[in-house]
Amino acid sequence: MATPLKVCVTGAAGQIAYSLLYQIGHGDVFGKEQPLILTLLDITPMMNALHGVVMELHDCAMTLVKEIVPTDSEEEAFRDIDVAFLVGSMPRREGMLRKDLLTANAKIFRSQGLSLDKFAKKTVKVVVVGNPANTNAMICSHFAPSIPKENFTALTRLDHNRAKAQIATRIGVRSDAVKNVVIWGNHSSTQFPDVSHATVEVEGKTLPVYEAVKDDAWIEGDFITTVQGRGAAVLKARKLSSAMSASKAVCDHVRDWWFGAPQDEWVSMAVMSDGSYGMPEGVVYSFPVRVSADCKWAIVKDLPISDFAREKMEKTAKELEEEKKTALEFLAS
Ligand code: NAX
Repeated sequence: MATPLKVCVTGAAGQIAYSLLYQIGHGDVFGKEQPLILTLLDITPMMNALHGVVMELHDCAMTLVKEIVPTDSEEEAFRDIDVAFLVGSMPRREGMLRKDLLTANAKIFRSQGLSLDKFAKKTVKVVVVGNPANTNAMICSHFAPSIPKENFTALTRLDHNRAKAQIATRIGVRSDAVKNVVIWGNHSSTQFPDVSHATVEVEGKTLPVYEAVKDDAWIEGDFITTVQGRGAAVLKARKLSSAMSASKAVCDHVRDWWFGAPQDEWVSMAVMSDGSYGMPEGVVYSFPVRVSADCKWAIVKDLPISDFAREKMEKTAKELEEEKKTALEFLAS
């Protein structure tokens, strides 16, 4: 059997991790032949709850899981890891301003960046889920200079999957018939879900989504606001934020990064911007990316961008620049 992969999940006592850990342990991300060592990080007050999660993981009797290490120490959690799922973060409490949330998380992700830099393998792949995910990923990478910037990503795959599902439902096809939607920008309400390059297979024919939907006003109105506001809608209905769909999206993101995504399709990933499409460099911005089988992603270049799209892409970029400024100024103060 292969050498075990060392995988860390933070926020391991939380609700996303509760679904995610089973899927990782079951082989849904790294394959059914890949043994795993799981290190589970949470904060000290959550250690009892975390031990309950560990008991359940043992009770799942998963053959791929060779060892489980629950801990409140970043050093123990990150030592020699191959992959980090950074799910844990400070949640927004009632009355908390967005700025307070940003700065509280900036401290957490500075600390985790420094620890990854010191203890993880230099090849470690990092996906940040904890919000504000894009800016947390930027901070984490900033404080882990010995790890390549392309190894840090943030999750916008849930938004991508939501966009596919909305289009599929509208047309009455399976969601895998919809290809090449894009989420541009921030995982926040300013994100831009864009289907101007997307196609859909209907009764054996591949059509542009605009042509299949035949309702531009819906695509440029309710579709966008529904995807942007989906997290809030789930929270309102469930009184809890998205967890099942979030953990499925995390698995999709990392599995495609690990094994490569189908070459006729791109996926949305928030990655360190290189200035593509005129978006600012140095923020973690969601782009369409292709992923090859050697774990390398590349931003899809040269898609034609309408004035309608550009305005929305710039709005979400501006929010990311403001978040970056607030977080870095706070950390420097
Ligand atoms: P929970 O509040 O259920 O769990 C979070 C866990 O993180 C808790 O157990 C907490 O103790 C732990 N934690 C806090 N600080 C930590 C630290 N410094 N080190 C390690 N663990 C720490 O939240 P859950 O529903 O699991 O969501 C986790 C995060 O994902 C939240 O920030 C949430 O906003 C974010 N989401 C991001 C999504 C995305 O697409 N990027 C979608 C889903 C989700 O909303």
